[in-house]
Amino acid sequence: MPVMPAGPAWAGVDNMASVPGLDQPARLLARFTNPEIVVLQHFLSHHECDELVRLARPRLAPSETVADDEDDLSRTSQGMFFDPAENALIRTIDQRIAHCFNWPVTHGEDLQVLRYETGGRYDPHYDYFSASTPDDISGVHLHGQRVATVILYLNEPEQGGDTAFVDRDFRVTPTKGNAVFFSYLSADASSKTLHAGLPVLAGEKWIANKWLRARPF
Ligand SMILES: O=C(O)CCC(=O)C(=O)O
Repeated sequence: MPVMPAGPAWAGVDNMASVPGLDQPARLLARFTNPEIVVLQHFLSHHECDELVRLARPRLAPSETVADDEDDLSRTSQGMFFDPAENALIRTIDQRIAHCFNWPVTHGEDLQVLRYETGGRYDPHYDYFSASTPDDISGVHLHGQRVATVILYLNEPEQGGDTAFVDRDFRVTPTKGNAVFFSYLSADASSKTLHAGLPVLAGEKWIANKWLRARPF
């Protein structure tokens, strides 16, 4: 029986040469530890980014936050979720994420696509569930806690829209095809994964999110 790694973690430069479905190797742009943050270039081809936007656009609805509060204005974007393995592109991206971050496809939530219009933002937050509501508690009980996030950048806003890691004083500028991965094995502030989508100052920002769970989703 295969042994599960302790948690999702970047699989390293050697694995980038054999990323499923990519013509050119993804390239490491930046890496931090504590928390582990990895920024990769060419994680998606431009064609894959365009396809995700094309397929997502007609299915967008106003986003909720992890707190699931309909009146919450801390996140101003529209989003949608692809069904698991809904088409060949989603299957390929899911396999690529599993390959690059050493975590089984079965443990990933459905891929989400988000669009921020000019002025859109997501205030500083953590991605793990605080287990403060009955829904959170039963979700964590069923699927395990979230343990890592992969954000895929599908376009480039004209201005603004960086992803800011507050505890590291580090920002990722959205660049089409790039990915940022970060993990948080403790579901509390010691994970140092407080992050935000800074306001989009001009143009639109499109991203895809993949949250990885401790157990099958
Ligand atoms: O928009 C971003 O750059 C960050 C998005 C994010 O943190 C989220 O959707 O949880």
